Amino acid sequence: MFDAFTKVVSQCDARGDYVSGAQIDALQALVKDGTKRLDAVNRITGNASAIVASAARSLFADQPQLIAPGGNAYTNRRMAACLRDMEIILRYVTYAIFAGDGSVLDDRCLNGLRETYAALGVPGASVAAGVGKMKDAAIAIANDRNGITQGDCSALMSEVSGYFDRAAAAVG
Ligand code: PEB
Repeated sequence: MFDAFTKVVSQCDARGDYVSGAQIDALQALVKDGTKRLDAVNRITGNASAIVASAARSLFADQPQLIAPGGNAYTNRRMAACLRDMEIILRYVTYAIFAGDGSVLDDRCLNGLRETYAALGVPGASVAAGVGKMKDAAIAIANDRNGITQGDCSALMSEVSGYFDRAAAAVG
């Protein structure tokens, strides 16, 4: 599990190199925009239940077969497992945003998840669709320009998007 800094150290060490000027510039930019990153994590974390609930509602509206008898979110037990899974994925995405590196998401959440879903008979494409909906809800909240100092968050938002896309691609 890396963060943006330890990832650079590990890459440099693998080559026996010093940290390069370009790497320092990239990390400098990350530090400079650090408050935006923490604000984004804070907003997504503080609205996690709303993000999961709205994504799930929209997923079940699009794919009602999931909650019909025989569907993979049919019965309270499976519905609870489904909402919990979405919450787990969202939590790991917030860790990746916080760390500025996706390895925590890869190693501790996505690794083997496709195989787990295949073994359980959970449709990975539907999980991926749910993750896509969480992405839209999370970005809308993190990128809301009301009540916050104005600035350019486009790079951070595309990074955030990337972690959700990675999660969706890992199971879809
Ligand atoms: C992954 N999910 C389920 C299980 C596991 C995970 C290990 C089996 C054990 C259990 O039921 O608790 N656990 C989860 C995860 C991590 C982890 C992400 C990462 C660290 O440790 N059903 C649907 C939707 C989807 C869904 C498409 C979007 O219809 C999910 C939600 N996951 C779902 C369901 C089950 C499950 C388990 C329904 C229960 C399957 C079953 O027992 O039939």
